[in-house]
Amino acid sequence: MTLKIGVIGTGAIGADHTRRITNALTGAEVIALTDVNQEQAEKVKKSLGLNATIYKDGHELIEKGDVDAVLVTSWGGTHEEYVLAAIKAGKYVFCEKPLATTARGCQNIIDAEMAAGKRLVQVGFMRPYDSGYKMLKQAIDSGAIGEPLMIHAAHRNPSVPEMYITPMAIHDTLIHELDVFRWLLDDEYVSAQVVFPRKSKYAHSKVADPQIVMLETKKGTRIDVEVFVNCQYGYDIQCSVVGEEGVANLPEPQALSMRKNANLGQAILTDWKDRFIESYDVELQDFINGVQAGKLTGPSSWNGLAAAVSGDACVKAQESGLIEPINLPNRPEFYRS
Ligand code: NAI
Ligand code: ISE
Repeated sequence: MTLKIGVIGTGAIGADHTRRITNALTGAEVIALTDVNQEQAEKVKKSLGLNATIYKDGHELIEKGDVDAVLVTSWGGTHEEYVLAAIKAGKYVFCEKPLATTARGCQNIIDAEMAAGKRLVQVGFMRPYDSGYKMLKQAIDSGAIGEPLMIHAAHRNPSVPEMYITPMAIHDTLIHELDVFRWLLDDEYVSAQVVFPRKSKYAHSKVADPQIVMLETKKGTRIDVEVFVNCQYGYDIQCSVVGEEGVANLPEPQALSMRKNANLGQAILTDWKDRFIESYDVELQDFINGVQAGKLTGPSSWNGLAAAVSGDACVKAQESGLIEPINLPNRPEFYRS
């Protein structure tokens, strides 16, 4: 059976996911699209030669679209209402991060999903699907570097637009690390602190950049993440796990090493779309396969809530300058299988 998919929000990642469903993945086709900017939806439809209907809004797409599953790839603030509408209609839904912009919003989704009686939601946390992070996890789980004691990480973007403000360094950017480190370490956070180094001259007035976020886990592992979203030189994700007996580093993306003009060098990627292109393919194929099998196994609404609760504490720490506690509620049995 070919799954019929509807896409809500056809901007950067909505268009890219539509492309991969159409040209790279198997078992699904996009038959419905919507965007508040209808021209953008028309553009995506035309550029990919889709046989798809464009709906007035996300609610109409969910209600009338005759789709088996929905992709929510609109702006973060709109995710909660579309995910709730999809659950209400009994449809599977792949929602890009953040699941909701607040922990309360994520909890509303969890309540609705549990009331529906089965997992219908997968959150777009793609790093656990990345081959490099999988190698790091294997190094930790196999005991190859002993118990993990520290993580030093960096999340660098070349630049951000004017609408990107200080808390977005957490909700929009660090949120990937907040998700992937819980998975890597099989541990939960207990506290967060944020410090601000000297500000880059390339950062606009509404964003403090760079920032250093420090986390502590229940087992006592200490994590520091540099979030630097105007680093100029490229899109660069670093992660180094220091264990009792060794250090494991996230592999660099494969790149040609070139000798030219008295220089030995390798290109650095500049766009998140390219840096994680394979992980996005694998996560979305996993969602399609899960829907086909009637059982989702990828990042769940619980992962969405855990990231939101931790993110809220980090934003509080940005504002207070203090070490803020992170209190995650107990995970329901529903999200353990
Ligand atoms: P974007 O601004 O390029 O695209 C968002 C699109 O949603 C726009 O075309 C906008 O018109 C549309 N939109 C906004 N409100 C809408 C509504 N109520 N109904 C229908 N369409 C609506 O943004 P981008 O970069 O594509 O981000 C979208 C989401 O994906 C965000 O939540 C972002 O955090 C997430 N994202 C995830 C990434 C990842 O690595 N997993 C990478 C980039 C984005
Ligand atoms: C963007 O929304 C993403 O999710 C990217 O993965 C991240 O690196 C970037 O900072 C966000 O703005």
